[in-house]
Parts: sequence; C-alpha cells; structure tokens
Amino acid sequence: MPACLICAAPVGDFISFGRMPIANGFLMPADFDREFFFELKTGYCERCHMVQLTELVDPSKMFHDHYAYFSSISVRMAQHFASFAGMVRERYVTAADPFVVEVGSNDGIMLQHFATAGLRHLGVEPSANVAAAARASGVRTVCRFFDEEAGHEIRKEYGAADAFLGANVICHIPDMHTLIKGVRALLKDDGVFVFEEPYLGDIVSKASYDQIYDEHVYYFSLQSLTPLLAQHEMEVIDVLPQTTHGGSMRYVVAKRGARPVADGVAALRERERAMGLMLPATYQELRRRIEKSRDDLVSLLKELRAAGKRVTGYGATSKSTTVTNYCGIGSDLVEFISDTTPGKQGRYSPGTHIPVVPYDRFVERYPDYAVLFAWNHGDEIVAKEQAFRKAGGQFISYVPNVHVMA
Ligand code: DWN
Ligand code: SAH
Repeated sequence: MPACLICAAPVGDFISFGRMPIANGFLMPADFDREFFFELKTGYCERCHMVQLTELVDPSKMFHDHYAYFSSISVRMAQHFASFAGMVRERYVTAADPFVVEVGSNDGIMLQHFATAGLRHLGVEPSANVAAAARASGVRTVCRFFDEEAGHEIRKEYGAADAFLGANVICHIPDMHTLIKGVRALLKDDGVFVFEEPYLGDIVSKASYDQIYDEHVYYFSLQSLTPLLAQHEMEVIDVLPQTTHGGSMRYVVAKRGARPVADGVAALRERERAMGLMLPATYQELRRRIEKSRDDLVSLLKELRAAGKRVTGYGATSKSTTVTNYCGIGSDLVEFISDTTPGKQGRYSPGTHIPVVPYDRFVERYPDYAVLFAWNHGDEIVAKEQAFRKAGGQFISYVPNVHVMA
C-alpha cells in the first residue's frame, strides 16, 4: 500500500478511475500515440484523515510554458477574486507598506488588485505562459514552483510577508511539509496564510468526482488540515465557505497563538464530524455513488444518441477529462466540446480525443443537449445561454446526480 503523503501511514484506495491522461493535456492528432497515462486513484488516510491521490504525476508534466487554464476566462471568477483581494486588504493587510505573496497566481486575476492599489506584491507561478500574461497586466511575477527554498529566498530579497495567498493551488502541491515550512519562513509573526480550495465536504455531498484529477493531489477538510498545520506550529483561525468551483473552503491560517480563533472553526469541526468525513464507510459509499453517476450518464447519452439527438459538451474543463475517460465518452456520444479558451480550440480532449472547438460552433447550430462540463460556472453560463434554451436546447448536468436541467 502506498504511504500517506502527510503522515506516512499506509493508505488504501477507495476508488480507481483507471487509466487517465493529463487533465489539461489538450492535444493534436500527431501526439495521440505518445500521450501520457497514469492510474488515477484516490485514498483516505485513516490516521490523519487526508484524502489524496495515491499515484502522482510529475508537476513538470502539468505546469509548463503551455498550461491550458487561464483564470480570467470567467467573468464571475474575476469578480470573486476582486472580492477575495478586498477582504484580505480590509482584514489582514493593515500595516504600513505591506507585502503580499500569491502562489499559483496564474494570469494575475487576484494580484492585479494589489498591483493597481500600488501595494508591494509578488506572484509565484511556474507556468510560464500564464505568468507572462500576469506580467503583461502589471503583476510582478516570478516563474517557479513555490517550496521551502523559495520562501527563504523571497524573504531575503523582499522582506517578510503580511499575507501569503493561494486559490486552487495549495491542493496541487505534493510536499505539504516543505510548502508550510516555506510559508512560515516567509510570513511575519502576525502574518496570515489565506487559501481556498475545493472542499471535501462538497465533493462528498455532491459526489462531484470530477474534482479528482492529476493536478488535485489533496481534497482538504478542516479535520485533515488541523494536525498537519499543528506539526508546523500553525493553526486555522477562520473558515469561510465559498460557492466557487462547486463548493470551496477559504481557510485563514496564522502562526499558533498569534491571532484569535473565530467561532466558525469549532462549528465546522462539528459539521465535519456529523457528515462522517472521518469515517472510511463514507468513502465506500462515495465510490458507489460515483459508479452510479457514471452508469446513469452513459445510459442517458446512449439513449439520446439512439433517439437521433445531437449532444455536445460545454466547457473543456480539467474536470471533464476525468468524466470522459472514466465513463468512456468519446465523440460518438459527445460530438464536440465548445470552449472560449483560444489555446484549447482546434485541439482534442485528453484521452478520449473529442474535438475542442470555438464557442461560435455551439452558437452557429445549437445541439439538442449540451453536457455542462463547466457546471461550477452554471449560473454564469445558464444566464448567458437564454437563446440556446429558447431554441429548445437543454443542459445536462451530472452534479449532484445525472439530470437534464429544468
Ligand atoms: O483548480 C483548478 C481550477 C481553478 O481551474 C485547476 N487545477 C485547473 C482548472 O480547472 P477547470 O479546467 O476544471 O476549471 P474551470 O474554471 O471549471 O474551467 C472552465 C472552462 O470552461 C474553461 O476552459 C473556460 C470554459 N468556459 C467557457 O467555455 N465558457 C467557461 C465559461 C465560464 C464560459 O462561459
Ligand atoms: N489561482 C488561480 C489558478 C489556479 S490553477 C485560480 O484560482 O484560478 C493552479 C495554478 O497553480 C496553475 O497556474 C499552476 O501553474 C500553479 N502551480 C502549480 N504548482 C505550483 C507551485 N508548487 N507553486 C506555485 N504555483 C503552482
């Protein structure tokens, strides 16, 4: 059995999704026969409660100079990060001449708000193409992976940080111990580490298994983060649930004893206990719900196909790579996936090789059904696709179960 990445106890898998390609590895036909695959499988550590991948992909295969995901592609996410930055400035960045660091800063979607306010800031972003986009919009960015060494080096060059931020990135970093050591080394004594990630409680309650893919090494809960942070003399001082990415949790962390702990922390601990997040049986049940979701989706798509309906995909998300490969959905069931990201268009989906086409193709000739692979942006998408619905088109979602959206 593989060893837990956090506490080294043996961890068994509760599910395997089988052979899986790189989630964001949209590719050209010339590369089909040298596509990389690994086994996507997930385990729950009964000792430290961390849900995690039990086979890892080398980060350099995922984060490089042609990373496919540009954060600013969603208008709602841009608004969300404006508000995240505002909250950090208001509550935690109150000292004179503050310094803010963000890891996984991508195209600068959040840090630009610190940059335009004239505050000292630094993005740490290993994917060179998105880092270049951030620099082009005035966000100071270094192109590297953050680790312990980076924490020491940044402190030496820029001084200690008031706030260390991350969104949808901390769960991407396999060595959490060196990460936290780096954060500790870089933060002022009363500095804060604020990060938000897809929340395990939402994944379990919605059976949103598509959050599981190579980049997401961990599926955090308060219960699993608490002992990990304690080993490094840090603690969670506040928890703020978010609706983004299908349900996320924002954790505010400080050095132990440096700041008061909000009441919400104990309340969330209780809720997690009540939800059974610390019970192995919860994950066995989750596996059964995931298998049912797969079977229901495949049956529905086959039925529609047999009835002569046209079905396309909406949003070539990383998450869709797990769904299409696990369910065995190819272009026989989903004609194409439309996406607004220029770098994904004209390529093919990882593993199942469904054509990824510009958004215009969807509008030119509406399908009968569109599988909402970007279900986490459902509000934004449904609001702007009134014409599709008026033309008789319907969205299919598989969260929290497979259904045609009303
Ligand atoms: O954690 C991660 C999150 C933040 O972003 C990364 N590991 C990778 C990535 O995950 P994802 O690809 O599942 O993220 P999204 O935000 O669900 O991707 C949405 C996709 O849908 C993008 O390719 C853009 C596209 N899209 C579209 O075509 N029309 C999105 C919207 C809102 C639209 O209206
Ligand atoms: N924060 C953005 C981007 C999330 S995608 C948002 O929420 O939209 C994850 C990002 O983390 C990618 O841009 C990737 O290049 C970056 N990343 C991955 N490993 C990292 C590491 N060790 N240090 C810093 N950034 C990392």
